[in-house]
Amino acid sequence: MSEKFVIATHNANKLKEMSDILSKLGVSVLSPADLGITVEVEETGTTFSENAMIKAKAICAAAGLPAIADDSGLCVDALNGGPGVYSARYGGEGLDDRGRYMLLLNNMRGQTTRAAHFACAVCCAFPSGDELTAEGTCEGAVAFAPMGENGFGYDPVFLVPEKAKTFAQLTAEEKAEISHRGKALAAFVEKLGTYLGNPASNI
Ligand code: ITT
Repeated sequence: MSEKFVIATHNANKLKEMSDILSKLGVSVLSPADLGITVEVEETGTTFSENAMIKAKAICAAAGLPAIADDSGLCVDALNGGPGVYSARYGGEGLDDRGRYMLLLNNMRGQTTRAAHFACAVCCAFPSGDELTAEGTCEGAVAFAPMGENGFGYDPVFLVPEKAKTFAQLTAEEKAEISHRGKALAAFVEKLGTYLGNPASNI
């Protein structure tokens, strides 16, 4: 695909995962920094796809190029689906990734129901006003203690049963094969191929 897409994220770890997965699928990407774009977007939506679309539209407008955004988070059954869309803001502004996953472990102390899933919505906004959306999830469980050094965010405390490892114990390639983001981006690229073949009838 010769058309360039901007990745609408300020999260460097997400940017790397998205760029690696999309380039392998044949999509050429730029970062907001490559274009000198520093727009801050307020995530006022209540769903992953609403927030992803808000981010994609804002960066598309600033760049004048199609923009791909990801909104994602960890949804824990015992916390009624939380932190969910608030995953990046869990515990307030003072916390870093480690602070957030330690807070999660603390809030899960004594809890035997550990089921959780990661969810990801990928949205692309085009300068024409067209939009494409795709979603992916990955089922797992909240670990009892952090394990592994790879990845970012809640990866050290997200156990994938079929691997008997946390996301942070997987390589980037192993994670991308099964992750919420890997699945959402694969579904997105399939829709994108159809859309670019025949824009009017496929959204
Ligand atoms: P942008 O909005 O700029 O893209 P963000 O980090 O604020 O960056 P989100 O609002 O989508 O992005 O929040 C997603 C949060 O969910 C992220 O900060 C992590 O805490 C968590 N998260 C999402 N995907 C993850 C993954 O693959 N591994 C670990 N944690 C993840």
